[in-house]
Amino acid sequence: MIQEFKQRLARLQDELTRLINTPNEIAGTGNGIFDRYKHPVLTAAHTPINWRYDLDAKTNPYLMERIGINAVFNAGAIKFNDKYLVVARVEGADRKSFFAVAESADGINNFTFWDYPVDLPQTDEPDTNVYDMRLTRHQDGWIYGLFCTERRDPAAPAHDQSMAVAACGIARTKDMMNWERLPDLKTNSPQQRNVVLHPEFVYGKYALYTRPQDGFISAGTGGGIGFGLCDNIENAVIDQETIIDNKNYHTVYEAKNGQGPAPVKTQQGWLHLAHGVRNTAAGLRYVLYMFMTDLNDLTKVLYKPGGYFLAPEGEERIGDVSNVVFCNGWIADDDGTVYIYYASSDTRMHVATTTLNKLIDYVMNTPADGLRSSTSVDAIYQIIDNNKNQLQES
Ligand code: M1P
Repeated sequence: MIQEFKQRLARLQDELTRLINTPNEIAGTGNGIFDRYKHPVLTAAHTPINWRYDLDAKTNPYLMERIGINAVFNAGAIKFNDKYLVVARVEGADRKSFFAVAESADGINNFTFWDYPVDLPQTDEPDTNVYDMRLTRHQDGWIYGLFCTERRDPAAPAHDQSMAVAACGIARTKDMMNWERLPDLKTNSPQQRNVVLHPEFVYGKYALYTRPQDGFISAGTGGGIGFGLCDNIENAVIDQETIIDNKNYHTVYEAKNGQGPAPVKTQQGWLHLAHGVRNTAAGLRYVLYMFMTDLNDLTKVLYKPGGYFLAPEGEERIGDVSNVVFCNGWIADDDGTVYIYYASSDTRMHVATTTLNKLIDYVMNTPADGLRSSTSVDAIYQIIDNNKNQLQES
């Protein structure tokens, strides 16, 4: 028995080591805007063996998995002490999500979880579920993690065990290990998800991107990306939300949308990555899109390419919630490389790489959505005609 136990443990350890050490490589020619990679960077199988197995042969003679991990997705990201860190949403077989840090030396390969998941302090009203942390290195010197905290709706009748209330939880750290929990954000909206802290003070206040919503799943009268200011992050209250990027009929953000990670500052404006959702006969479809806002007026969208930036492809289309890509973490490195950490179908994490210059070019020079079929055809006519001139000149 002991022999079998040892052999099985050796196999498990070997498989995990091989998985973590599998070198990643760029997949295909790409679209010139970003490169996808062949392998996901994190999956449930990347979680440490000692999180899942009791390794004592006396209490677990069959070396059974005692704690199942279902998925690893929707990670925040930050460069910290020269390492590329993601704070992933790890979901157990019991459907409870928690946060765990994984690090890589180059942002693409060998993502390895730290020894313990994040020990997130609770408020007076304990979280039932937490997920989708956005990390912001703020001007005030703290690293903030804003996330969704979900609790059962106190107004739910006994027969309904799915009604929930989503709110924005706030935690902060200086070392990515010890987290201080602050009170949840208060706004006038019944629910909030996808709330993100802007990295700089605006008029001396904390600035936040919000996503007001009437219900837990349906955004109802809410659903656009909002913007609001608050005086004190230790007791964060936003009195007024201005919608800066609304949902829009017959677009990829028709049903709802949400800010992705904190925006990145460039000379031309703030670069934003967001997700857009539309409904289909097969359910909701989540894609990523981009826009740029004014450096002086954060509520003013300067450029917004039509359509999606990144949509689910191949195996990305399949998972617990199929046809979904979601991004709440990216890293703009000092050399201009941008690492976009996106999840597919609420199941696994991927990376796509590009550069700030490419993203700026994409956002400023991709035609905007004309909102009608004929305007899309006009844009194609224009590119064909321009290309004719190019061909004649060459
Ligand atoms: O299941 C897809 C996504 O759904 C939610 O996003 P949103 O609030 O925009 O609808 C979140 O639960 C997210 O975690 C999830 O990936």
